Parts: sequence; C-alpha cells; structure tokens
Amino acid sequence: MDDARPNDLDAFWMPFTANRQFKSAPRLLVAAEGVHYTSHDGRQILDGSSGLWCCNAGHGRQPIVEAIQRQAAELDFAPTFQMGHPKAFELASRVAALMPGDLDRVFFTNSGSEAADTALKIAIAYHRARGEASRTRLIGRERGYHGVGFGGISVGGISTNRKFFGSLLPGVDHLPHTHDMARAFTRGQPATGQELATELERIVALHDASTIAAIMVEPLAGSTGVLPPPVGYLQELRRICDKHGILLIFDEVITGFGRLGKGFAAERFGVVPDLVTLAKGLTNGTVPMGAVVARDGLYQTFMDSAAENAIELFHGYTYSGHPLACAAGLATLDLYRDEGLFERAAELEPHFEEAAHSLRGSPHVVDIRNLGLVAGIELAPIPGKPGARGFDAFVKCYEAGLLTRVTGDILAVSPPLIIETRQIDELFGIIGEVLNKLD
Ligand code: PXG
Ligand code: PLP
Repeated sequence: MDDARPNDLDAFWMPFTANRQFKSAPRLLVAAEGVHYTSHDGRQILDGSSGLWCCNAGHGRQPIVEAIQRQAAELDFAPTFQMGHPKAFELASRVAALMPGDLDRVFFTNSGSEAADTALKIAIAYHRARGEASRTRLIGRERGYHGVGFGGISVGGISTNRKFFGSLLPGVDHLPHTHDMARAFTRGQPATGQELATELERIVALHDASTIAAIMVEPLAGSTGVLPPPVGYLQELRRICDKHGILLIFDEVITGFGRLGKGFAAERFGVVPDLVTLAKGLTNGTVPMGAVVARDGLYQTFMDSAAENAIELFHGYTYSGHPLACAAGLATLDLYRDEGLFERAAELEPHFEEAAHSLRGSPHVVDIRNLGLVAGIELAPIPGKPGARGFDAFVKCYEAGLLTRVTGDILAVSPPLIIETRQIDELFGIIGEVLNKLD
C-alpha cells in the first residue's frame, strides 16, 4: 500500500482535514468512472457523495472530458474584464434558460464560496443603487453553510467556521435552524416548523427593515447534516422578504442541478428567490466554477443607476467565465438534458427514501432525513467524544468500499444521479453492515 503513494504527503496543507491523522493513514483516490472511484490500493469505491456533492452526472463522462480537451487546445484563457469569449455568453444563456422565473442574469465565479460572497456584495450594492444605502445588514441562519469567504462565514451559522477568524462582518444576524429531534425519522419535508420562518419578523422588528439588505439560506441545508425545510417555510420567508423589501438569496450550491429531483430547489419548492448561488454540479465538478444568478429587475437596477460607459458592478475574478469551465459547463448541461438526469433523480427518490429509512433500527441511528437524492443518517455521539462515532463509520464505510461524507456524527449520502437502484441498495447495505459492527 505504502509504495503506491505518489509522493511525500507533507507539503499539502489539506482543507477541512485532520492533517496528522490523515497523513498517518492516507486515503487516496486515483481514478474514477461512472459511480465508482478507484482507491490507491486498487479497490472500487462506490461514490455515495458525488465527490463532494458535485459530480451529479457521475465520473469520467466522455462528452465533458472531450469538451475540456478541445477547449484547452483552442482557447486556453481569455479575459472577461472589458473583453469576452463566446462560450461565457453561451453558458450564461443556457443557465438563465434553465432557471425558474426571471432569474436571467448570470455572474460567474470559481467556487461556491466566491458565489456566496458575490451574492452578498450584489445585494448590498443593489440597495445602494436604488438609493437605500442604509440597507447593509445581512441575515443568515444557524447551521447554514455558505463557504469560507468572510461573507460566507459571517452569514453562515457554523461556530467552528467562525470562532477562529476574528470579528467577521459587522451587522449580521441569524435565524434559528429548522432541525427538531422531535420530528426524527420524518420522510421528506417535515409537516411542521413553518413558524420558524416567522422568526424573520422578529429580526426585522429588532433591526428595522430599512437596515436589512438580504437574507441568505440554503433551501435544504446540506453540509450541516441534511436538513430539509419544513413545508411552507421557504414560502413564508419569501412573503416576509417581499413585505419588507428584503432580498431573498437561495444558496443552491448543493441543491442545484437535479439533486432534489428538479433543476433547482427554487423549482421544487415553487419559490423564486432574488439571487441564487450555484457551483459544484454546474461543471459536474470537473473544472472549478460558480455563479450568481440574479432576477432581471435587479440587474436592470444596476444598469439604470450608472452612466452608459460606467462599470456598473466593481467586482469580478480573473477566472470569471474561464474558457475551460465554460466548455465543461456546456457539456455538463447537455448531459443533464440528454440523459434526463433531473427527472431520473425524481424517479429514484421513492426507492432512495425507502432504502435510507431501512436503516431505522440499526445500532446508534437516532434520525434519518431525506429529500431528492440526499440523505442524512444521524448517529448518537459517543458520550464526551462528539464526532468520533461518525468518523469511525465514515472510515469503515470507505474500507468496505463506499465513500460518504461525515459531519459530526451525521453521515451524508448524495450519490451521482446516474446511480442504479441496485447500487442504492448496495450503498445503504454497506452502511447497515458497518453500523452493525460499530462500537
Ligand atoms: N454554499 C453551500 C450551500 C455549500 O454547500 C459552498 C457554498 C461553498 O462552495 P465551495 O465551492 O467554495 O466549497 C458549499 C460547499 C460537505 C461539504 O460535505 C460541503 C461543501 C463543500 C465541501 C464539503 O459538507 N459545500
Ligand atoms: N492578488 C493579486 C496581487 C492580484 O493581482 C489579483 C488579481 O489580479 C488577485 C489577488 C485576485 O485574484 P483572482 O482574480 O484570481 O481572484
């Protein structure tokens, strides 16, 4: 096993990883095809997490591979500051066409974190452009994840991602999260809990609407353990935002591109937000790319408030709309369409839900949550050692041939949308066997 290591592991300061623990027993992936990875010791690993929630069409997809190869040979890079290249415009149009309502204007970033910070900046600048510069406050939610930029961690609601990094952005407040153990083992959306959205009224009353720019939430919280929204919750947020002139931002970095059985969570829940952040599935995880999609009126406000020859938004990344990412994105959207993968996810959902909930009664399982092709399996923590049991389960799943994600004591499962029903059974079967043998 050791001699298969490509090189020394010391130099790479690994992200969101216990570096010393990992480097003492590394897990390297060396190839991928379809719904499987190949590990460095030559095993086939069922990809139960679509990489990191991003490879929705599975791995090694030829049309995407070829599009990237062609693009690298034809146009490796082109600036998008005061310049352009055709595929950036084409991909923006294709994304706009996929989005519900008048979500028609697409700003490219390189990650979900950049998309989150971009959306927050657009929200504040929008109110200023409208002549309401007092609206600067941002509202997030406990257990929200919006990446790791200063905006994202300020609005996000994960204490470990915040406490090490100083005073963060000023003027941020948070809604309560929507999880309630009294509703453990709910299938799909919880029927109760809509009133948690009404907490926004309390926050508005405290700060006054004239100080609030936007609220940002994940329609379904992914990385903090799969928390589906209560029925009516997102509709209630939309209603309160409209009443007070507050922008509603959906962070669809995970929920976008079919994960919930529709193109976007906005469609599944029938709520059109003002801004949507995207990443991950946009290029099937192949080339880094994120995006912010804005409603047309919001974009028009920027156009109308600036002189004809003025830059309307002082923001952008060297690699906004990178040619390789655009080529990958176009090929990815073709695949989603040609293979009907969003519809496929919707068709698989009942089987997936049944398989996930078959783990009810397995040792240590205290809750199972699911929606679309996502499930969270929450384990009872070992007393005094939060996260230890979850991590143990994650490692043992990997050793048994399954990649999952773990957050605390919650295993998250989000397989590629091309997964077969027998592979769904295999996936939850492996988790069940691991749980049966866990301390
Ligand atoms: N918003 C949401 C809702 C996300 O889930 C980001 C923003 C940030 O995207 P980038 O591309 O900057 O990482 C994310 C990313 C996990 C996990 O397994 C989740 C994410 C990333 C890594 C791991 O919980 N989500
Ligand atoms: N730092 C320096 C010194 C730069 O010149 C730039 C971009 O030109 C950046 C940071 C930002 O890099 P990016 O546009 O890739 O986010």
